Amino acid sequence: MRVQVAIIGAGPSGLILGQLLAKAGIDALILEAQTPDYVLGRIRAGVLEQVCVDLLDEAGVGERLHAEGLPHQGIELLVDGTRHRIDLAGLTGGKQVTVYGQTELTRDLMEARTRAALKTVYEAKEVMVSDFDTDHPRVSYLKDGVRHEVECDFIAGCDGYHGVCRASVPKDALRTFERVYPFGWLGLLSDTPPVNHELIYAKSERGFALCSQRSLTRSRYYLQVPLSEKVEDWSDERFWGELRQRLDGRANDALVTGPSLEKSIAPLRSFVAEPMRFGRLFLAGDAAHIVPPTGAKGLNLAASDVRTLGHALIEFYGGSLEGIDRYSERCLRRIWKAERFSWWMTNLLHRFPDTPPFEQRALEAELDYVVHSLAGRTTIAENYVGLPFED
Ligand code: RFL
Ligand code: PHB
Repeated sequence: MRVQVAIIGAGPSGLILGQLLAKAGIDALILEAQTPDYVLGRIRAGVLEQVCVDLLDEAGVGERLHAEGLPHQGIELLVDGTRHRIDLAGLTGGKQVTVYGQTELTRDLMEARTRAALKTVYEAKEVMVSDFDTDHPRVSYLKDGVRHEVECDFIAGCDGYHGVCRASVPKDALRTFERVYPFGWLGLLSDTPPVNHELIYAKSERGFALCSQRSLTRSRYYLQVPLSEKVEDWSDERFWGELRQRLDGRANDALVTGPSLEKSIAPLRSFVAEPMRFGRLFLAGDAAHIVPPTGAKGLNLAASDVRTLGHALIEFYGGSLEGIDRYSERCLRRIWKAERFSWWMTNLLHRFPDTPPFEQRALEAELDYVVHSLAGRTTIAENYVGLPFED
């Protein structure tokens, strides 16, 4: 089989890229290791930047997002019992974010792909990528026990942090940067109305908590927990009890609890692999970088990578190499700013087990400064709604 672009991974980055390329008449195949239900079952991101919403419009999948997504003009920081609102819109000249679950977005993208009869192979096992240092890269995969070969012009590595694409790059061609945090987020999804109309990021003596949402009737909550915790040890009652202790009286009065639909623990990590292009293999999204979820940037970065990659490939087929040559540098400039913001928010809002007393006080002072200063609040707002593209 021959296609112009072989996309590995049907997460948000692979699916959005597939949609952008299809709109431009570029022939792409998506290979995904899992089943569609498995992909849809992963409960992940919930907050979309405006540039991400604009991109989904460009990809032709914005309809349900506009009908059902919840525009948010602010977030609340709850610091040791006191609330500080970050007026996202007021501080950024009217920009906002949209609350819309990654699951819903993925579903919209999958349906658009099916409607347009675009090629996707689910349960493609043992994917191998090769010859990407030539003009004729190749991909092969096993499906129902039969190995298939694909010739292509480009490979897009949209296969997440544990994927095969980054792992196939020679070690000496890659530089990686990493920070692993000594805690994770225990998440709970429930069919209960959100505790607040805006997200609450809470820092307390007992650790960080986040009150998020998926709709007016579905909530998503997170608790910072040590990495040694096991999800089986967290009954719903224990989760709600711990959450209450990290929130204020107002939130406790408004909190509606109920049975969990899903509960899981995600470790927190910052990671960047440079560069993001090796000949005709391009890495995008979590395959190239990970952020801790505190800044709500992971899915948004995946979207901005594939925006840059989609446009670069369209330019290539229009006769210009500029886009693909500058892909890595353009993406990394934006990625490092989001990495910095996510790392900084994580440091400010979580309790670290071994912070020396001086640093502890300095961090408390920094947070106190940031929430009381217009410049500080503007910094959070500008980064949270998403920085503009600079190219
Ligand atoms: P994905 O979503 O991991 O998709 C990669 C796909 O590749 C497949 N795959 C393979 N396919 C074929 N062959 C192989 N060898 C393969 N290996 C892997 C996988 O099965 C999968 O389907 O990466 P992508 O597309 O780059 O998307 C990235 C986002 O999913 C991720 O950044 C966000 O979910 C991060 N994130 C958040 N991002 C935000 O922007 N806002 C948020 O509010 C937010 N909250 C979160 C988050 C991530 C979380 N977790 C669990 C990590 C909250 C959490 C708890
Ligand atoms: C979520 O709703 O899953 C979510 C929202 C904001 C974050 C992280 C996760 O910063």
